[in-house]
Amino acid sequence: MTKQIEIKVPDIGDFSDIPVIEVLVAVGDSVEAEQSLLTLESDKAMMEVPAPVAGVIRELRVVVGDKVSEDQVVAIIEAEEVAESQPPEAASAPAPDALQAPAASAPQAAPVPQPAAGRAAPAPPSVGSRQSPPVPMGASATLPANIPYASPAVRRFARELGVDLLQIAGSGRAGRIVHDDVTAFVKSIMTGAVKPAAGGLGFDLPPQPKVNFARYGEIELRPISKIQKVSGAYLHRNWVSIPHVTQNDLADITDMEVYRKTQAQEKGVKLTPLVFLIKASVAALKKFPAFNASLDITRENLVLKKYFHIGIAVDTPDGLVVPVIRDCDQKDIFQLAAELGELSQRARDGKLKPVEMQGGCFSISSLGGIGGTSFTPIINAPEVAILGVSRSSMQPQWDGESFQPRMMLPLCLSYDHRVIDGANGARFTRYLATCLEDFGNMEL
Ligand code: CAO
Repeated sequence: MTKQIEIKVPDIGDFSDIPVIEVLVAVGDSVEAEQSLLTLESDKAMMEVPAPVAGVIRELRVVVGDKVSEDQVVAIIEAEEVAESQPPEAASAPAPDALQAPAASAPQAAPVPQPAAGRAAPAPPSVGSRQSPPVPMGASATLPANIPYASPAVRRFARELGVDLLQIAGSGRAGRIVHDDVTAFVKSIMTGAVKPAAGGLGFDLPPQPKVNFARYGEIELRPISKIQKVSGAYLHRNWVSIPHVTQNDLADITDMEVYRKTQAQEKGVKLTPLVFLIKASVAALKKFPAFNASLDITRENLVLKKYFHIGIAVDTPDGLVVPVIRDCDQKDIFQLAAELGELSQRARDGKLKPVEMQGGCFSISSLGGIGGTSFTPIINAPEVAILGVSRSSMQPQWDGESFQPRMMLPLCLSYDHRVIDGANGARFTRYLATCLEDFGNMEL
């Protein structure tokens, strides 16, 4: 016997009016119990509403863009089998964790239930039983910039096909990877339009030595943070898969520093060299558009960006995150300083939203407040260049007649040599330095 059951939005905590961002089934589709039907997304998290039982979708009462709240009926399912004694209860389920931003900062795909070897598979949920909580997606407030943004269903789909979501540019809102992006990607591999990224990159290296450090003295084990674990994997990928070249230069910021300090004092605001570097980077990106670009998925085209969103590496207690300041060409140094202060504080408090770490064109990693004379920043793919900044220092500069004490700022530009050749790397860095030296010519 079959029975029609209302599928309701389960307990989603204190949230209401949550946008539906994906409808994963159509009327007439046969679905399995626990199969995802809808994806909902708030500012804080993403979750899916699964089918409570196996059956056929008879009615869908929402479309993408609708906003839903707890207990709202979103679909009607005709269950395959229903025990007669059970009432046709609505299939919503209490889900205390739903739509809560998880405490952890690293993304985790929703777990896929796997029957353990040798054990009986779990019994399917009964009709109307309160066993179908939505599946929250783990990534939330502090999702690092380069973590693929996709719903659990899309992650599952990609996993089934063995697709690395990092290789896919999302076409959904805010760069979200949707089901069709995965399909198109697989198609492009199958037709030979794209070469699959080599998992091992052809390295034939001996394994790391296994050392018992305790043999040599006292030790302590400290787990690395989730941000470090996740961002480490992407830093590693970027380091080994992008041919980096780092161009070093020095900018004479003696005059700029006088102006900066006067302005900071007059206006009573924190104004660091970083905001001048953001403005100089925008000027250089405008002059050298190949730096404000990404390779497309076929690696045959450059996607040239007409906007100027700059990512800033921020050191937090849990690891490195890269919030993005948007439209830096349209903001003055004081607006940039205010936004930088606010974003970096929220980054340190672990309160950044994923969307605030996406869409960057070019990144700046400033270690100038800490020290150092030079370093090699790792490109934040799919960007093609990143500016590293070390500490400025007073150095003797020859003016043709004598040495003059000048405040010199070390710049370290890493660029993707597949996209940018060495001469342009040097030109870009020199131009950026000139913008700081002749800061009066920049729109501050
Ligand atoms: N040379 C000399 N002094 C510098 C400087 C430079 N290049 N850059 C900054 N300073 C000074 C600032 O003026 C400030 O001094 P005052 O307090 O006297 O004004 C001081 O150093 C501290 O600056 P800050 O770090 O608070 O501010 P910022 O705008 O320079 O940087 C932020 C902000 C968020 C980028 C920075 O705090 C940060 O997190 N940096 C680390 C980035 C990082 O980890 N990169 C590595 C990534 S790769 O692994």
